[in-house]
Amino acid sequence: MEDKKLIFSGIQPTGTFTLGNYIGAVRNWKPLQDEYNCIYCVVDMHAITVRQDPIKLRQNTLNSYALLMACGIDVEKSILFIQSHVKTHAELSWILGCNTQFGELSRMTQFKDKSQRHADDVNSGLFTYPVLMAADILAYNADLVPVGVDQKQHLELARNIAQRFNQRYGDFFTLPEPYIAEIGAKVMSLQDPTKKMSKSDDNPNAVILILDDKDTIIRKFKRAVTDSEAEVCYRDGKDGINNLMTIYSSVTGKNFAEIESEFSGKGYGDFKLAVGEAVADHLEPIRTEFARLSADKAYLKKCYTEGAEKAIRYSQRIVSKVYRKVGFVDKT
Ligand code: ATP
Ligand code: LTN
Repeated sequence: MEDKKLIFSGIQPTGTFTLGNYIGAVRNWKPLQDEYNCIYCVVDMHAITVRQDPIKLRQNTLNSYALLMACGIDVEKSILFIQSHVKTHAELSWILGCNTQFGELSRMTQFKDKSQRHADDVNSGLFTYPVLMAADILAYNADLVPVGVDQKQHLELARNIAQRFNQRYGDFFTLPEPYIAEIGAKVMSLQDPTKKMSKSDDNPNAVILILDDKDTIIRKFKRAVTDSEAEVCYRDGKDGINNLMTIYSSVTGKNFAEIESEFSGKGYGDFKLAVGEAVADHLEPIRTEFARLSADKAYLKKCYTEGAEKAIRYSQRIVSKVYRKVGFVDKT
């Protein structure tokens, strides 16, 4: 690999990507490939921190891999792989866990949220999830991590873990920086615009999936919760409209002033339809490419096998050094 900064990011195969995943994270991954060395990963080991049906998990993992390719991740430019294929992540995770405090993990808001939502299964993986995420990143000594704003706290923890390791064992890990988009870092639910749009929302109308067809997308936007003012403008308290404007802006490239003048004097009905159409048109090529790729299982297998081989080679070098640093005896 050439001497450029290294990007690492991951996405969970807990279902089809939402428009939130796309605008907040995945969409930004594509242009980064031209400027940086990029490593992207479908994090199936993270997904099992909440109960998964094994058959669906396998299908969702393969679909997520194909979807990343359909969104423009190019296996010639980047390393794209499935997390469970690369054992160094779990190995490093154990060592990092021994350098992470119980108190730090207890403060993670995602743990607090998810342990409430899955009160019948507050397993230790859910608690130590951020340690595995730190391992994903540090196994490659990544410089930058493109994520949505909800992952910022996990990233700060990864930096703290790296820093503590460096203090104990001598400078080794790069401290990773978050890379968060200015617009769309938190796309909100269409039904409750104070909550983030999430794959695991029970209300299908709250979430646009990037494989939804045009009619479905338009229908969901028509039902989006707004306010009673009938004025398309970005202002505090107009959570629903602010969210639709953010979405419209990120798929059309128009800024908020342009959007306000485009819809001045028009009702929310016109605006919602325009947002729905713009999103559907933007996503159409991804749907087509996904259909093409997922029909070619042999090609997908070749891609994820080669991706894993490259990731193993890269991370093994780093994790072997970590083993030596903590005092494990060399095997060879
Ligand atoms: P779940 O609902 O199962 O927790 P999720 O939809 O949050 O899943 P992840 O796989 O955890 O999805 O996230 C993948 C990436 O998408 C992360 O970088 C995350 O920050 C980003 N992301 C997720 N939801 C949104 C959102 N609503 N707006 C912007 N970015 C988001
Ligand atoms: N925790 C992230 C997914 C994730 C990730 C990573 C993101 C796992 N490992 C490493 C960036 C870098 C999430 O839930 N979105």
